[in-house]
Amino acid sequence: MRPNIIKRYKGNPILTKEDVPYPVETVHNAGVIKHRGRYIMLFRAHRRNGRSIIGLAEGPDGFHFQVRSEPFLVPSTDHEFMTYEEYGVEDPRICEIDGEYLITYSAYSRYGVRIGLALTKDFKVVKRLALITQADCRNVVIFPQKFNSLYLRLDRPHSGISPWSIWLSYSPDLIYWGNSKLAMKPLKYHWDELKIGPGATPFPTSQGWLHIYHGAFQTMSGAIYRLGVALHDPKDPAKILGVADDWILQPEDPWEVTGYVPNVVFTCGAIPEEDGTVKIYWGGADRVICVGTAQISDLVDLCLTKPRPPL
Ligand code: BMA
Repeated sequence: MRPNIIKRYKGNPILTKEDVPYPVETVHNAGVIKHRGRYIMLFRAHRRNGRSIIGLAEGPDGFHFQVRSEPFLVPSTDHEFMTYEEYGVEDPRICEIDGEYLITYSAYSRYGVRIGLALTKDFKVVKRLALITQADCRNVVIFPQKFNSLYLRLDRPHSGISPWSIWLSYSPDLIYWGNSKLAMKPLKYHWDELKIGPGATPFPTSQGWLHIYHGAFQTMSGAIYRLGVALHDPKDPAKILGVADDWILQPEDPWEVTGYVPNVVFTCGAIPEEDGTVKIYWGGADRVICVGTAQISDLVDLCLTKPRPPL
């Protein structure tokens, strides 16, 4: 039997609601980054009213985390943002660029779901910069580098007339985004046929930008969320060099199969390490946080040797 390309950490799940010093019913979907030699994790958590906040946990090695006593980001009370965050803030992604950390998160309200952008230098003080999409859009990840002096992000707009796909947009200043292009769409009768969306912040490899995304497949008992991988051109990420035909992770452990929402593995963060591995973080069944490691070269090979068409 071929081994899984992602090796699950034996101590999974690495974070549960029991680890949180304030009342929450879930911890999941976490953006993770290294900051001053420590691993910082921003995770989504449901409060008992069913709405989400973002908590912070940190630790020394990427496997053991301690949750800070107070949440990191809760729905804003600032006039500019509060209207669009009244139902909660979800699924944070972190991008380090120019020594600062950009955080993109989903902002929910009666008007739909938009993406908020916040900035921190130290994970103590956080400042919201802007809401950077209209409704309805989720799962925005920003590349940690500019291309031709422009910031670049992967978007996932919702559509009534085409399957939910991954787009790209550019910005000179992080606030105004445009020149959007379709990058990748779900493939018919494939594990990701229902919808796909950006997952972890892309990271550079010797052969291009690696992006771990999520895809869903509809079954008679609900959707199954799995993870896949795509390789983008190093200089022009609008070009996709290969999307792996096979998924790289599917719900298998009991806490991935059963939970708040069954059969979900969903990523918001991955950390490439100097030894050629990457730590990938995922929410299990929208209730707990798990981690696994993969060889970066295996992921790149999968994109190049066994691809499916991006479009
Ligand atoms: C998506 C988002 C994610 C969640 C996933 C599975 O639409 O809500 O936060 O993990 O569904 O429930």
